[in-house]
Amino acid sequence: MAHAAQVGLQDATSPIMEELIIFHDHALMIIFLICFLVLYALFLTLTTKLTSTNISDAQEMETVWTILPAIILVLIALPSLRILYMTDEINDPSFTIKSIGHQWYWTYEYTDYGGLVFNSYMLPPLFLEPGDLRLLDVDNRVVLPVEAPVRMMITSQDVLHSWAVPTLGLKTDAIPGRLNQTTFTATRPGVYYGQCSEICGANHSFMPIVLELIPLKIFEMGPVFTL
Ligand SMILES: [Cu+2]
Repeated sequence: MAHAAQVGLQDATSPIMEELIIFHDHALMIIFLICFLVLYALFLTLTTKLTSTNISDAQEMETVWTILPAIILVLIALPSLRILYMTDEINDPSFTIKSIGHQWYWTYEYTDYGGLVFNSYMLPPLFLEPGDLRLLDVDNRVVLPVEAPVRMMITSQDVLHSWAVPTLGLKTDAIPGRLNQTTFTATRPGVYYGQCSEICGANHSFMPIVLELIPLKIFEMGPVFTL
């Protein structure tokens, strides 16, 4: 999870998030270059006498400053599209979990495990125990294995919600009447937090998502769900 006053993104827990962090740094690098160029031009404009009457046009310069931004845009667009198509790829998933957004909690269906269905509510502040995270911990966590491709089916039963877990690079809208699909392969075990990311009503801030990712061996041992 993110910590107080964090700068930058959370550590990646999936290959897609690693790609997104690398792309973020790439885009930031280009932004820095442009900012310094503009600041330099600004500085020159303010400190130079702009009284040259000899220059009436500058065809070459105009050609360069038209084509250069176009090349920079392509350098951003191509890696961005690459990751966009990678996130859309469904690689023969081992598990399918359905997540249904409600006002204001999530329901999870383990369709591969005899139709196990449970609700996941935020722990109310009065029920918190030492070590619990306020507004982030839930009563029933989603337990899933690491290093296995998982498919999430995401939908909603009332209004728009969005199922998001930043450390996995996931954010999929939960839309009533529509079944959205996303996939991830977690690379390390742990407890990961997310929140509804679509303004969905009064308690929008109080429907967090908690994933408990455990090794596949332990997952296969049986009912380890925190019901
Ligand atoms: Cu919501």
